[in-house]
Amino acid sequence: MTRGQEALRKALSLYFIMGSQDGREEQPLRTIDRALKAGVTCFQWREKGPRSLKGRERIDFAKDARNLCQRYRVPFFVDDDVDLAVQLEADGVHIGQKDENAKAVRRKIGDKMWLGVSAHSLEEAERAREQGADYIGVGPYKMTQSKPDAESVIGSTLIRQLRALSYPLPIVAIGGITPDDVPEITSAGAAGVAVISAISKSPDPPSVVREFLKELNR
Ligand code: 3NM
Repeated sequence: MTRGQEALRKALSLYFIMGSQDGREEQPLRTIDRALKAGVTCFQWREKGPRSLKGRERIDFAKDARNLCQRYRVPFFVDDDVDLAVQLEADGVHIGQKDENAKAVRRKIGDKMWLGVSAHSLEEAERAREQGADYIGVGPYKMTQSKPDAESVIGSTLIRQLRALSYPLPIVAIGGITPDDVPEITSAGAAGVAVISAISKSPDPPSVVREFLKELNR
């Protein structure tokens, strides 16, 4: 996989995120498989919360998710766990404001792995860029059930502000996003959308993926 800027921008279009705790199916890996097959352009494994896996099971799940991504040639990102991302030779790692400092993470992962950072203000976006982020995640766009400690809803305001300031990094919107939201988000200047529940909790994940792709390719 080439890890250039253009490849990243394309990958950020429909960025699917989930861990074993998300989804409706008995087998979360099957949900990931079906979403990849239907055409998500990037995947982030995010194992979080009281129902998440621990220890050996957690690592095995991550490896299986990575192998699926490799099979479909879709970039595989790890949320938060930088050491595991390095160990699994992930395509990238995503960190929040409460995780390790982006500069330290960049030192650890070198230039061969992409680095994404969550940002909720102009200051955080600018700091992420200075510290070596390749893209930023901006949210929450709408109310989300998937992140109990989410900040207040900001819609597309910050995306528009950053674009007005010619902010150079690609931006992916996150938080409560459904296919109907795509036109507003892309017209604000985002490279794409990051989605957990709209896909993982759907009774028919592939059809939601196709709805997203239809809106994104308009
Ligand atoms: N980060 P859903 S919102 C992981 O605002 C995450 O930074 C957010 O899940 C942020 O698509 C969020 O189910 C949850 O709302 C997104």
